[in-house]
Amino acid sequence: MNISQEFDTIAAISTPLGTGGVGVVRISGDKSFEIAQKISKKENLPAGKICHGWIYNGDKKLDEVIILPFKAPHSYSGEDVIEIQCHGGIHVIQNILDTVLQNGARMAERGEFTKRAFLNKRMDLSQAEAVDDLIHSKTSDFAIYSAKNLSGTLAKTIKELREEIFTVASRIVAGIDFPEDVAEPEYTYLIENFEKEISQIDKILIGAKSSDILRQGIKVAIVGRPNVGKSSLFNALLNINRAIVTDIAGTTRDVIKENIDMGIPVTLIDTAGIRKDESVDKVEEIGIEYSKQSAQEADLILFMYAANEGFTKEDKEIYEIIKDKKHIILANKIDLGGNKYTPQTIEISTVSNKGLEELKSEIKSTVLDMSSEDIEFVTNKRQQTCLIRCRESLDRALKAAQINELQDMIYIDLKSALLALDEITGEVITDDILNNIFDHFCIGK
Ligand SMILES: Nc1nc2c(ncn2[C@@H]2O[C@H](COP(=O)(O)OP(=O)(O)O)[C@@H](O)[C@H]2O)c(=O)[nH]1
Ligand SMILES: [Mg+2]
Repeated sequence: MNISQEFDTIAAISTPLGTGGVGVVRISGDKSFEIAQKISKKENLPAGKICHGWIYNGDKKLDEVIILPFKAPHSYSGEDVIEIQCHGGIHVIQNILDTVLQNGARMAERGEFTKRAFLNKRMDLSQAEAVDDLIHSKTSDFAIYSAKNLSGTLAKTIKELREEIFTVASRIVAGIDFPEDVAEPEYTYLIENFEKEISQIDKILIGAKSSDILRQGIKVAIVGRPNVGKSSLFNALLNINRAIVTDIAGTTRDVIKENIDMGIPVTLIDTAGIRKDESVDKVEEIGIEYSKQSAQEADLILFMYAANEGFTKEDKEIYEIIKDKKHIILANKIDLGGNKYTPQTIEISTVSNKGLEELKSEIKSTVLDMSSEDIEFVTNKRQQTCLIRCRESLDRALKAAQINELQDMIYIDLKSALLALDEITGEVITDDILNNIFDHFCIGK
């Protein structure tokens, strides 16, 4: 592995910079214990024991703290690690960090604790990436998927796949190197194996597009003519009164956005009602223009009409504008009567909350084009690219085996397939790729 390892002692604040009950300063490296003992004026910090005390800068007391000492390799980074839990005020934590730095630690770079954990083989690269996913997950579902990868589910699957390809490759090599003693493997055996491995990759990649949506989220705009209940739905989905609701048409004049967790991260957009008439004043006109834009930008449109008034001519005109985009039709105010415009129309009422749960699951299945229960893994772009490369190599090997190609040639494709998998786990990786991954992390992780 071509990785330059540095083993100086690093430190950073690992909790968000803000006011909170507790703040954590983390130190990792050979000098961690020495520094912690000095600034806590303690002779000894027994590993694995919770220590209570004070942190000092010279004779000044900075804060009353709890110190958690971990001895290598039994720590997050695999090195000697000290975690200082202090009170969660910005300046208290900063004072402690400054003192740690004055006593011989260097400020950690982004993701450096996790990078060391990877370099010290505490986790593979897919697990390290899962740490970042876990921290940045926008929904509780995605956090659960990330935790699964952190626990090594993806890593294990990749390892098993690697083992299978490796076994086949070894048998080919044995046949090539010792033609007198070892028979080269049957082509039917090769074909069977390659087909199986390709379908295993396809299984992982099935969730690839959905992974991106689960990670990044989608924009959903509520569109319709004034007064059909768009802002009411917006509030009902958010569970707060964010948008102003009145029975006067044209109340919502600008575009309001909020993020919500619908299993996928959703940026919900309430738009001003689209309408054409003389009563439209300047401000509202701008709002209507914004709504058309938001409708264009949205990944999904909730097109709403008032069930009790039927699908009017005006509704139809607006519907024409959005109908080519991915959309769901909503018949609101169903509590006042009315029918569905199309069989797929969802009947809702923001007054009785009827249909809201159905709407949420419909949003999810419309954008994921599969049930989220079917997604076994989340993967990121880097992992997907490696998997696709591995699949392409296996596919070439399969085609070669089908025409009884020389096994030396097949072996070359298997080697590139293995290499692609090794990049996922980080078994083979360059400094550049590694830095690129950890540069996205936050400081202190
Ligand atoms: N009966 C009934 N009234 C509703 C429903 N949803 C909204 N409204 C009423 O319709 C009016 C317009 O609602 P609003 O959300 O401001 O519509 P917008 O102009 O499309 O944003 C308000 O008086 C709401 O209370 C519903 O499901 N049932
Ligand atoms: Mg409104």
